[in-house]
Amino acid sequence: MSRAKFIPLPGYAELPEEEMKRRAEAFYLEMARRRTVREFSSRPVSRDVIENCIRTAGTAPSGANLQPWKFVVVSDAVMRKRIRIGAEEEEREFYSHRAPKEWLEALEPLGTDHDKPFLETAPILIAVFGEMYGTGKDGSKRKHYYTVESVGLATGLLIGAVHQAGLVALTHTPSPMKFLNTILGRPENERPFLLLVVGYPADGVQVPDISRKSLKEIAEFV
Ligand code: IYR
Repeated sequence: MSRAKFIPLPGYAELPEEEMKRRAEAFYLEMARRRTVREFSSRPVSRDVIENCIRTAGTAPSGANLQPWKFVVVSDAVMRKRIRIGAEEEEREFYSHRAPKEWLEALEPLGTDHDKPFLETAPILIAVFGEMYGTGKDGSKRKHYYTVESVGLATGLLIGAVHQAGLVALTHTPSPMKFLNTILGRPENERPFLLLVVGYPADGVQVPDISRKSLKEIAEFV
């Protein structure tokens, strides 16, 4: 017998087509304004805002609805300094040895290097982890499905929520990221996915002059 239980779709109300078009365009224009920022103000951000952004992330679809994510919000300055030291150690290796020439060339338009001052300047770092498996109360392992995809979807919503709230963010992926487990004391079933740096932009911040692909380039209608 199926153990599935169903309820009416909560809060659904069909929109008139014109309204739908307006909203789709307005949402696109809002999201198109989002830019990754690499210079942050040290101004603190409201914890309520961060909590709601993470609630939003937690609404993402996930494999078998197992919600295999964990968001560790770091505001403590000592912790942020330790994360900066850990990240810069990896990044120094990356930029000087590990990255092939082709990769470094691809990064040139972004103007990045091993120096990551934003990890200390920005008020909030959200370390996003994927739970590669779940653990029951008795310590038993539970298989998770599509963990990376699920966490990617949740992170996308998180980035959208941060933007919608009027803050800016940077998706930072020091590689490898295992040092985050050590610094943040995370269990071995949690694999770091990325570090989302969140805050207000620094005064007069500039962003790379790069563009997005057009609809034609990213979509096919068949
Ligand atoms: N993790 C490095 C390098 C880097 C890699 C990619 I792919 C980017 O889109 C940006 C940076 C860094 O954060 O500098």
